Amino acid sequence: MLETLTRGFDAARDRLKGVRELDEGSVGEALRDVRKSLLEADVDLEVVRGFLDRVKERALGEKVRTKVRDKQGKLVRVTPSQHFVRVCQSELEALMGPVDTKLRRDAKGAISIMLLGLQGVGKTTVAAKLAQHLVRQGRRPLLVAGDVHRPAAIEQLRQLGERIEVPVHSDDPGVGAVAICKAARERARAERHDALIFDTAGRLAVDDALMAELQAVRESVEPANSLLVCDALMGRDAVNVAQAFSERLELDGLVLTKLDGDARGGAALAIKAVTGVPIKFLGTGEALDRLEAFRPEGLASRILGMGDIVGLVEDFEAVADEQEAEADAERILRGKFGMDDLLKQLRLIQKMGPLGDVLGKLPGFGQLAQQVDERELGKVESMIQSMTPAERQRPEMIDRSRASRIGRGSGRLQSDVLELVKRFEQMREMMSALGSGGGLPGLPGGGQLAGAGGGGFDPGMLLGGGAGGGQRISASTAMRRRQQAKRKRKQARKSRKKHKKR
Ligand SMILES: Nc1nc2c(ncn2[C@@H]2O[C@H](COP(=O)(O)OP(=O)(O)OP(=O)(O)O)[C@@H](O)[C@H]2O)c(=O)[nH]1
Ligand SMILES: [Mg+2]
Repeated sequence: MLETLTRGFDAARDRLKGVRELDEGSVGEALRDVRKSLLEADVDLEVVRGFLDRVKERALGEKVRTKVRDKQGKLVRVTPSQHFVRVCQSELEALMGPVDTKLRRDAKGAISIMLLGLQGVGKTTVAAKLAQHLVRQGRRPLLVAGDVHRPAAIEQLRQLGERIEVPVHSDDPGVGAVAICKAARERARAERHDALIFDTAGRLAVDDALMAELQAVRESVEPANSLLVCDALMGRDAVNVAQAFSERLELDGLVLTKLDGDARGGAALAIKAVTGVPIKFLGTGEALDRLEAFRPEGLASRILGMGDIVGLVEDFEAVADEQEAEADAERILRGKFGMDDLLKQLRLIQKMGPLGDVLGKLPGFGQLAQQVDERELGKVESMIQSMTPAERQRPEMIDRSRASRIGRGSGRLQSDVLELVKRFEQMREMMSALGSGGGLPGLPGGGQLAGAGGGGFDPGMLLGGGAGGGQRISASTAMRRRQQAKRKRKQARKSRKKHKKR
């Protein structure tokens, strides 16, 4: 997702590394990399120009303060390259935002949404995703099969509705979209649904017949939210389509789908700037929970290769019990960490969504995220399940004969089990080092994630080794090195103090 964009900003940052001052020359060179990747990512040319001009002006114009105070009041140095990235972050956010992702309600507090868009962009999928999203907020949605043109459309929505246990209103296509949608409105009132989602038909291109039908449906049901669905694969076309729709129908927002499939994703950057309509949701996969409320700052920092900590914390909060997580974290940081805890952490992480997505939001893990194999986690899980409670509590008791029994029980090799135990022990050691030495670098302190995520689990560690494991090892090695460096600094401080005393 968005690799092309990230590559350009990475290159720019590399170029500015070690530069003592931002001047025309160095900024110009850095922006050349950015420009190339923006164009490659299919961002609208005018938007690219405006963006580069603003970044350049601010990067050169703002006096770079080389020392600023961070949130804890500590003095930190800011390098020219960091200043440049900060300017890019804020301009990217400005380009895509501001956006209010709350769905509008009608006078009675009910939420109605009409989904529009060309054929195959993901309208029906988004309808089901939004329904699930609303169910999680405690609402009782009704889905409406308003696509009377594609014969299989009604059945598709019915099946999706069944999967998420949300009723679907449909009728004979001959009745017509307007009448079906109107009847659905009545039914929602009678059956006390407080959310109504209209799926509509798509066409291959923007044409008058499509627009007229959508306008008629809109006028008859007056949805509080009209959302245009575009897919990221459409590239610059998505921007053109959005423009055409917003000229004819009043749009409240956009849903940009299939961001998982497109490395370019330039539409995400340009669509608001060109049409004035903000993106409200992102679709990041076929599965029905792959819907994210759009946060410009989150996407901006992912584009800049810095992860999306806020998004990650939100994901985590959605699946974790706060008090339990904190109690776990404390125990883990005290070095009391068994295989059962590991299993629990693994399951939490799996609940947060595909592992690659989770890692993609961690700063510096973007690359790694593309390599982690979900199945590996399943293997670890099956091995732990074949251990006795005592072995889970004290994995150090697992000798070769126990390992081969566990291996047989889980369909793995003795050596797999021994490897897992070895890595687990390294991990436990690291965790208790963390416990005595503060939080995980790069993660916000004090938050749930810093406790349970930072203290609990580093997937890179368990998955290391084997083919293609280079990156994985390097992620955990990097962490180990940071720990070592920290210990060394501590020792150095101690010995300096001793010196002074003498
Ligand atoms: N990878 C990926 N696939 C998606 C996403 N959203 C939808 N799809 C897939 O895109 C295809 C089309 O989705 P639909 O929801 O049927 O699209 P539609 O706009 O309703 O299509 P029509 O009703 O024919 O106009 C399906 O195979 C979906 O599974 C997404 O965010 N990521
Ligand atoms: Mg459809």
